[in-house]
Amino acid sequence: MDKQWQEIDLFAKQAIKEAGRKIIDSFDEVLKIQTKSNVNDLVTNMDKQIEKFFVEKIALEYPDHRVLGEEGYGDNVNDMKGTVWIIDPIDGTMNFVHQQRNFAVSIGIFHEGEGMLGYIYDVVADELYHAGKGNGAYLNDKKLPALNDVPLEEAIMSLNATWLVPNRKVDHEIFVSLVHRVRGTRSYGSAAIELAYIAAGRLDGYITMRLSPWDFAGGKVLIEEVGGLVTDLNGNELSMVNNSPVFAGNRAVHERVLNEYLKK
Ligand code: 2AM
Ligand code: CA
Repeated sequence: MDKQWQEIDLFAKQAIKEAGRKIIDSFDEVLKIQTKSNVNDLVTNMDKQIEKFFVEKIALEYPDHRVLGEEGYGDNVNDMKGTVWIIDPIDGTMNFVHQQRNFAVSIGIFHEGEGMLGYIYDVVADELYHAGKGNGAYLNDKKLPALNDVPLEEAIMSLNATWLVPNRKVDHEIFVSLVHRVRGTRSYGSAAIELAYIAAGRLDGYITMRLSPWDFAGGKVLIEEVGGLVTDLNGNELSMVNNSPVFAGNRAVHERVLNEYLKK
């Protein structure tokens, strides 16, 4: 990474840590909770406050960068020209509200469509996952090793129970047979945390039917730096400006699930 990107990296890390402190401090206050697209799609005053914090800070330091943020305080981003910060101020808002854990700040910084920097900050665990293109991925100060190719029979897959019962998005029988095959399943309720766990080798695969770019932008940079894959359910490249089903994993699990389950 050249000097300019090292500076952006330092600035981003400091901003993320500051956001984390604001979130922790908010645990003592009463949250204002609203719903968005449906009664279970939650947003709080903190989601909004934290996104505004990033948008304002970035505008001061890097006025030519654009921000695509979940809560809409950034720019109206329809393409990936120039430098774009893709931000989810709180990923896993339901966990944030109900559990005060298992949520994360997620940021991907893209330049001309290329993922340059990626961050996922599990605030309560104080685990900052970060990666720079060509520079590897780290958990706090520890470099994450390249992902092992795990056999499907020994894989832990992350999958929400929603997709194992009849639903409008996908044939649930595919996932029933996959769940029988793998060693175990988990679901954390924050796409960013599941992607960070794949980068750290704690999970081997993650499949979900409906994510937005701010849910996966940071995780994509992280996982690619340790040799894993983040694609749609056909193995195709994800768009950074559209919603999509997402399938992430180490290479072996990705290839086998794709060929033996998803493409069948
Ligand atoms: P969020 O908490 O930032 O909304 C599990 O529900 C995961 O899917 C979370 O990471 C959540 O992110 C995301 N998610 C929930 N509803 C979503 C929606 N309507 N569109 C995109 N992502 C969603
Ligand atoms: Ca969010």
